[in-house]
Amino acid sequence: MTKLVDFRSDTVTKPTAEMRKAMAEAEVGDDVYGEDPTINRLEELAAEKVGKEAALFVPSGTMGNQIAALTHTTPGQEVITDPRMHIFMYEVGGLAKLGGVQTRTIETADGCYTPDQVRSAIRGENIHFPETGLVCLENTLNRAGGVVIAPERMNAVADVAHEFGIPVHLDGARLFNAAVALGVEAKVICEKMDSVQFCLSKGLAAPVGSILAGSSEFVKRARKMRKVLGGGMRQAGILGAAGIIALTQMVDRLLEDHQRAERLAVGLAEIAGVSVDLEKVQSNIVVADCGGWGKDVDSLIEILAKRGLMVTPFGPQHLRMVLHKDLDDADVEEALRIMSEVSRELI
Ligand code: TLP
Repeated sequence: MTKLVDFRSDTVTKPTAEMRKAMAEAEVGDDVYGEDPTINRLEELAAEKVGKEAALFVPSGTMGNQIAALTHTTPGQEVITDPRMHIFMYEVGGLAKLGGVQTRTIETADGCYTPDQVRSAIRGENIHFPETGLVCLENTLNRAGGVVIAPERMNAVADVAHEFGIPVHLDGARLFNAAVALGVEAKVICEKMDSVQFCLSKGLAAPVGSILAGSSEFVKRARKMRKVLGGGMRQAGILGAAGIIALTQMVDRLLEDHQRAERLAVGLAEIAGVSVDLEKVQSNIVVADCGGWGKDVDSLIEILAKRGLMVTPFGPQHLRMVLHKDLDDADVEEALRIMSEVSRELI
């Protein structure tokens, strides 16, 4: 049988042996009553890592983002996003469906709005206008190829939003990739964010779960919103135990994923018919434009999967490849070998 090398996403990572052991031995209680000691420990640790007063363990990044939007806004308000952000593009219209808010999308050149773009998108006083209720950021920005946004740029956006009393939410699904790439602590990136969601279950390899952090008052309301959505879990410490290991043991190794992403990107750029914007390879994501192969993306996915290389579609002829802890140097070389073989056949 062909060995599969799975570059589809860092969501495919399996828990480590230490995680499985910690999960088996986790001290648990009913977390809806606030009585799960492992979850309480995880939430305290997570809040400390992002420099916020409090944090909430949630089942997924999607639920974390949706709870944030529901907590910050009221129906009829407007939410500012880049059209490439997960909260706009990949959450099944949740903002409209669950929150009754509309979105105002701002196209950005490199993943972060300029302060002027935000200022002109914020609605002024007019009887016809909706109120602007929230500004969203995403770091790293997945759809832009995992580019890393500098904290100074995020702060400049937050300063404008705050001038108008509007909160800012950060989708930091890959916050720790951004932190490692920038060489700063995650809390530096989150400094002016009113809320932040980050995933334990992507590069950090926990099996399930995300964190939503903010002020104590925000998290108190978010906890109630989590219950509305059915996300209040009982002996959740079984999952939280893996989350603690994710935060304490799995952050520094993300650098390895970034180094492999660079190696992969350089190798892909040398393959006929493939181009890669090397400047945008800043974390664990590589986007390969296979336009030179003359095939649509769905056929490409199929051709590659038959040879054992799993990737995700990311545009008409674009493939996304994500590095993570279950891929090593040999897997990168194997991916390059398969891509070269396919290139020779198609061109
Ligand atoms: N991203 C997944 C897919 O949903 C696209 C992936 O494979 O990259 N924010 C960002 C920036 C994300 O990339 C994701 C997941 C989420 C939120 C949602 O997290 P989950 O999957 O836990 O709901």
